[in-house]
Amino acid sequence: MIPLHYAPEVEAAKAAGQPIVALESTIITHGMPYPQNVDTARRVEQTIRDHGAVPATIAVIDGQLHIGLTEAELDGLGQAKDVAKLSRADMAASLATGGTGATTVAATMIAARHAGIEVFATGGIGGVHRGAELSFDISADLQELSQTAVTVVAAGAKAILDLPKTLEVLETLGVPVIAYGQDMLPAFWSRVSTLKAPLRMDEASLIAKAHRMRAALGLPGGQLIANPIPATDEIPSQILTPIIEQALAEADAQGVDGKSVTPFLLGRIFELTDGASLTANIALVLNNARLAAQIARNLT
Ligand code: PSU
Ligand code: MN
Repeated sequence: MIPLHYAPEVEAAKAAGQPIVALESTIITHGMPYPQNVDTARRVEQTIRDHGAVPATIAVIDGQLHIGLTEAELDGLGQAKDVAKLSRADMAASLATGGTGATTVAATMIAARHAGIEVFATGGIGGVHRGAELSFDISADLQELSQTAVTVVAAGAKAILDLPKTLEVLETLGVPVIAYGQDMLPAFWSRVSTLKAPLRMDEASLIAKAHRMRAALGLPGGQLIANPIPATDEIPSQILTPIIEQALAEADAQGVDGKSVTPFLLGRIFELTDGASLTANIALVLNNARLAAQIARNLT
């Protein structure tokens, strides 16, 4: 038996058949500094409510798989040091041993599916890291998208990753990558990358319809919706490119590897942009929450 623990708000929404949007917690523990992480998590939750759905932030606390967090739980997680980062490989072990940890995109998708939640909003997904031909560092998020039927709304993948390779792997795995409202694939802090998105949709209702169609075809995986950051919030790539290069070089020089790579790079980019990367990150997560709520309403 899965030790699922629903927050009262989510339990009531499930009973009433209301639309629910899942949210990950690694973005809180490893993606942003305190207190902006907790403040953002609250604003994201409220944005989902404002757009007619109920938020369910997911985390493992004391061996319980929480679907929705109370104010105190969210704050505790946001302030905790050395919280585990749980993905597909380690979520079961954490639950079995009474552990506590934040869920990545992959682990949040698994939890959402068990809770009957079909839509999930985040900032950026993990992907194929630059230099993966040597390091083999490819996020478990990509495989999860091919296996677990949850539609994930993100702002594309970060430029810290190798975007062309990430797209190739997603294509190989049969994951639909759908740009929302434009032809080009967004690149997280920038509205566009240099790559054309494989698919484009301009309406949340069509994204919901495609989600249902995959299930009707018997296809197991989800969809990746790539939602561009609002124009007023984007950071020009000529500012970011040298900073990303520097962060990558430092990670390499310091021998950062495994699960630490993504948090290290995000932290350094935050420092090197004097926090501008975080401001943009917050704006795009809120934007993704709005779209995810619309998709969830269309699925209900
Ligand atoms: N990308 C971001 N912000 C994040 C993450 C990725 O822009 O916070 C987090 C997500 O939780 C994602 C995880 O699932 O990092 C990917 O980690 P890894 O590359 O180790 O799989
Ligand atoms: Mn990795």
